[in-house]
Amino acid sequence: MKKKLFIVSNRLPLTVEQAEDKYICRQSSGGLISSISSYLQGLEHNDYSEKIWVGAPGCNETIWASVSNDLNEDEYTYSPVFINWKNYELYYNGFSNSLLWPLFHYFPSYAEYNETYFDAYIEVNKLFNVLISKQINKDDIVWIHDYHLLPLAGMLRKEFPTLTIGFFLHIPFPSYELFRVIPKHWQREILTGMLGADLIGFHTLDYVEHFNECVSRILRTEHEGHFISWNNRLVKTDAFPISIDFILFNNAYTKKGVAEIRNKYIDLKGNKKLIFSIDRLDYTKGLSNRLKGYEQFLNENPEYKENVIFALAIIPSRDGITKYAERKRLLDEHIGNLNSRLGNISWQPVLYYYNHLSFEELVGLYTACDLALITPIRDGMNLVAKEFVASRQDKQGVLILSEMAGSAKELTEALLINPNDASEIAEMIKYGLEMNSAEQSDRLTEMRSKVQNYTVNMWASDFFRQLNDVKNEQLEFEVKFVDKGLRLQIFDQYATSLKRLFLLDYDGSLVPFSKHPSLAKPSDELKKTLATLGSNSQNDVFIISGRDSKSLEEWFGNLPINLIAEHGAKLKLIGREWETDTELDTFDWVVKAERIMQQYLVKCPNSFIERKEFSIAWHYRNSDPLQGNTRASELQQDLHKKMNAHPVNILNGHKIIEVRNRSINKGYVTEKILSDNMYDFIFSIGDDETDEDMFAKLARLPQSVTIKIGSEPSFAKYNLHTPFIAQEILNLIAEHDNEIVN
Ligand code: GDG
Repeated sequence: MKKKLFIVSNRLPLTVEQAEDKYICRQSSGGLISSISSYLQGLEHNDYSEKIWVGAPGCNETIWASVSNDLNEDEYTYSPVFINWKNYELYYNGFSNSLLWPLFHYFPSYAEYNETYFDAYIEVNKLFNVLISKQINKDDIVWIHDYHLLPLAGMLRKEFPTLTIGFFLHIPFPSYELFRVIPKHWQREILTGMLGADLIGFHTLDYVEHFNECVSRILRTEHEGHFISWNNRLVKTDAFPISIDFILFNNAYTKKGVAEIRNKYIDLKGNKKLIFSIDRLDYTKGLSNRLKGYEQFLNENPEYKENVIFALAIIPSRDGITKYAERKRLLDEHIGNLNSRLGNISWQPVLYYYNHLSFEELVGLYTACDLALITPIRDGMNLVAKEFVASRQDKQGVLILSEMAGSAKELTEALLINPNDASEIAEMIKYGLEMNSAEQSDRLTEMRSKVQNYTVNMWASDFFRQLNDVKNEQLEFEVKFVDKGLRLQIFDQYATSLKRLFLLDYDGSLVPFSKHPSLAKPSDELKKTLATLGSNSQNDVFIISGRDSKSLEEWFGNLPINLIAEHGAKLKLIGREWETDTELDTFDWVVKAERIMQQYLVKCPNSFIERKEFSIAWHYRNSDPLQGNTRASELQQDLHKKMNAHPVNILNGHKIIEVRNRSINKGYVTEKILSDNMYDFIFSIGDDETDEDMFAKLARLPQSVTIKIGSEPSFAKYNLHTPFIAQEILNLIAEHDNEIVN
């Protein structure tokens, strides 16, 4: 059955306007809309059963009813979310644009922390959730866009666990240091909401890393490369640098309407040079610094006075927010001052235009200008830069681009500037205006081929391909969780068998982790269960642990069970003394490994060393996750380098780096136990890498029930969420034994 595709964004891609006595709709402009519309138009009609764009229409139900009949819904249908005016204000102008926007663009002093904004933000996301839930089937595809809808994927996931959900953020994701300034419950709501998606896309790898770091430090969830395991689901994060419709802009050069406008501007400028820029009115776009740089250029190069024009197009935006209205006033003043100070009756240094431009007008200006001046203080990507490049079929013209724009990562042949450095802007304007035609052509050729090789269609196709891949990956690694039915099956298998083996890892498998190993003591209930199981002559019960023999002896020494300490280095059978393989040596290398580990105690506060007879371990469970992970991988490398002459293995366990004798592992000891007996039921649980040797030995035995605690892929046949459930299964078996005895 064909699936429906839902595109979800704050606003529908149209604007409803009053024209005399009636309302009309026109296509809106903006980065997100340009990109998605272009991709959807390129899709085959039969790719999906339906394409639905969900978003706020920007008008009430009555007005919508009056315009909706005239809508062109050939490409996609519109599904409007009606939000009452007050809530929309708090959600859009409030939380989205007075908190998230400034903060994510590194303007923390502009951020307004207001709980009412946050409540409305969640409320509005819930409205989106309700509307989508009414129309969606459980296996449909949803693509959510941008910072207005960060919690939505999480909400949808709760109701529809199998949905395919992609999320794309069009603005930067800030570093942890900035993100952490918002209240903790907002942080969690945002991150867990985003993690409801299967694939989370950002413009650049920097933003991906920032997000992954926030997840790891705030949610204490590790990521393996691009993958995060969250609520037993694999979530992928990656960079998808958004692009434009290259052909549209490239081909526009020769279109009649565009050529006419270009010629109009070329005539208008005469022998003067023309600088052009276009932005939404936004403090992130660096307008004031741009003007300062331009003014400095004119002052330092007076020969350019009357010989250059700066056409500055500003698109009205978010004027309901004080910071934006203020900005407009300041900008008007700034331009007025500059023109009156430097200009004269026959020459205005800045031609200022405050309104929307038609496509023809836009490309006419892109192709008539000598230099495009794009200087945002921060910008997720910046499509204007790419559009300028694609429009220049003539390979002439110069691009000055802020290194703080995501697009600077790709358009490295632009003249890259720091937008806060007016002197650098001035210097580059001069360099750009005097650049010879060959250099212009060389730079543009390189940049054009980059934009042409990754168009908006490729961007979206790449996103959908990876979304599909991550779904497959999820299936492949789908953890085989032990459900109720399976528990009964295990129980039946046990009850009908004659000779049984239990191989039970301790930490993380029978008991959860504690701050310090000495605190993870077994409960009386666990000891009772083990005692019951061990008393049955048909059962051989082994605790098979990385712990030292002393702790195991203290906790389990008086129970009728066998103990294996230090991953197999020491063995104590019921009623016997501890045995050790006499060939195991440790002395030399343990001292050396400890010396190396000690350096990391200082580098990683709250880490500690555990010295055992045949191994030594560095624990970082209590340390800051980022610091812990970084230091752990450094220590691991360090140990590999310095210990390679010794007969040791270096293991990466659960928040632990351990060095132990190479001839010890849980697999060898498992093999030894199996060779001495014929078991028709084997039950084994473990939680980390050291248990994989044991699981691998048991993998091919049909009578084995191997269970990994946790959701990672494993040699074990099944998975369980927590040690508590493992204990429950053991209790169930023990109860059966008790009933038989009584
Ligand atoms: C956000 C992120 C990211 C604008 N005015 C007119 C007009 N536009 C078109 C431009 C361009 C788009 O709008 C602006 O895109 P930007 O990327 O420059 O900036 P934002 O609107 O802030 O977009 C940004 C983007 O999302 C995509 O992910 O790159 O970083 O902030 O396409 O051409 N087009 C026409 N007339 C106008 O008056 N024809």
